[in-house]
Amino acid sequence: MGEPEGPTRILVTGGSGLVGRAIQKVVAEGAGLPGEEWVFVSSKDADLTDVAQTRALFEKVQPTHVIHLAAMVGGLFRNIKYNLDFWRRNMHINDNVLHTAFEVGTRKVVSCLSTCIFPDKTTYPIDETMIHNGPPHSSNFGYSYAKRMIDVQNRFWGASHWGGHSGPPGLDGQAGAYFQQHGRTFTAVIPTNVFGPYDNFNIEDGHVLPGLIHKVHLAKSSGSALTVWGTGTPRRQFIYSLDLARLFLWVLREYSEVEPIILSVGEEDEVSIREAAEAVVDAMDFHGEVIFDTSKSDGQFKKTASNGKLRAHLPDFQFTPFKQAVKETCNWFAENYEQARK
Ligand code: NAP
Ligand code: GFB
Repeated sequence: MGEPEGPTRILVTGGSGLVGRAIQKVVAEGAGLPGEEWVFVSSKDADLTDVAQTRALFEKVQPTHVIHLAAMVGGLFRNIKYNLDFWRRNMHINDNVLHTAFEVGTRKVVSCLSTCIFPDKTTYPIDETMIHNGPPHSSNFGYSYAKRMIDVQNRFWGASHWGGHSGPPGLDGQAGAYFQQHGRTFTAVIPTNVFGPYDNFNIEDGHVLPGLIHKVHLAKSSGSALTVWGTGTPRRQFIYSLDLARLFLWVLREYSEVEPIILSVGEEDEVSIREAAEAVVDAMDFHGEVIFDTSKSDGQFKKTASNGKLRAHLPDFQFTPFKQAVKETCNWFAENYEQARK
C-alpha cells in the first residue's frame, strides 16, 4: 500500500463468511502487517442493504481500506430460485458500501465479482476485458448484473468526475483512462468457484463442493447412495479459500488498477463435476454407490477463465493442490459438523 498516511484500518464486510473467515485465518496466522488494524463484520454489525446502518458502521470504523465481500451468495439452485432477490439485495449492498466508502474518504476498496458473471456466449479462456460483452447465463442473471454494476461504479469513483472525459471510461476499459482520484482506488477481484472451511454446506442453497461433502456425510451415516446432481460433465475451476485469502492481501496492498483481476487456478486445473465428486468420495473414504440425477440442471457448462493477468504479477504463487484442499475441507466439516452452516 505504499507509505500509509497514518494507521491503516481495513474493514472486511462479509467477514463471517467463507472468504471472510479465510482472510481472518491468514491474518491471524501472521499475514497481517505492523500498523494494520483489521475489522471483520457481519450482518449482525450492520445490515448493509440499509444505508443508515451502512453509514453508522463506516462512521464508527472510519476505514482507510475496505475488502468488500458482503453479498447474498449461493450455488446454482439458490440462484435459479431467487434471481430477483440476488439482484435487489446485492445492488443495495454494493451501492451502499461503495458510496459510503467514497463519502468517508476510504482510500481503497477491493470488491468481489465472480467468474460466473461473464457472458454465457463467449470465447475461451475468459479474461477481465470480457465482463460486459454479452448477457450472463440465465441461471444467475440477477446476481451477475448486480456484480457487474460494481465494475461500472468503480469506474465512476475511479474517474475524477469524468476527468475532462465526456463520460465514464469506456466499459471495455480501452476507451477511457481511469484516474486515481486523490490517491483513491476502487477496484475488484474476480474469484472463480471458492470452497473451504466455514463454507455454506446447506445442500439446497450452497455450492457444489460443500453440497457434495454434506451429502457424502449423510450417505455414510445412513448407508445410502451419493446423488450428484446433473450429468457431472460441466467443468469448473475451484480455488481454495485460504489461497484466495492470501491473494486478497496482495491485491489490497499491491494492486492499483481500477480494472478487475481474475483470481483463479489455471485453465489446466479445471475439473469436471464428476472429478470433483470423485475427489470428495476419495477424501471421505466413501464406498457407497454414486448416482447422477440428470433431471437436475447442469447450469453453465463451463466458464473457463485465464489467470494470465494474475500470473504476470505473481508467477510463483503456489495454489494448494485441489485434492489436498478438498481433504482439508472435508476434515474441517467432520470436526465442526455441529456448528457448520448446513
Ligand atoms: P458467504 O459465505 O455466504 O458469506 C456472505 C457474507 O456476507 C457473510 O459474512 C454475511 O453475513 C454477509 N452478508 C450477507 N448479507 C448481508 C447484509 N445484508 N448485510 C451485511 N452483511 C451481509 O459468502 P462467500 O462465499 O464468503 O462470498 C464472499 C464474496 O465472494 C461474495 O461477494 C461473493 O459474491 C464472492 N464470491 C464467492 C464465490 C464462492 O464460490 N463462494 C465465488 C466468487 C465470488 P452473515 O454471516 O451475518 O449472514
Ligand atoms: O457450485 P454450483 O452450485 O454453482 O455448481 P455454479 C453447480 C454445478 O454442480 C451444476 C452440479 O452442474 C450442478 O448440476 N452439482 C452436482 C451440484 N451436485 C451438486 C450439488 O449437490 N449441489 C450443487 N450446488 N451443485 C455458481 C453461481 O454457479 O457459481 C453463483 O450460480 C456463484 O452465482 C458460484 O457465482 C461461484 O458454479 O454452477
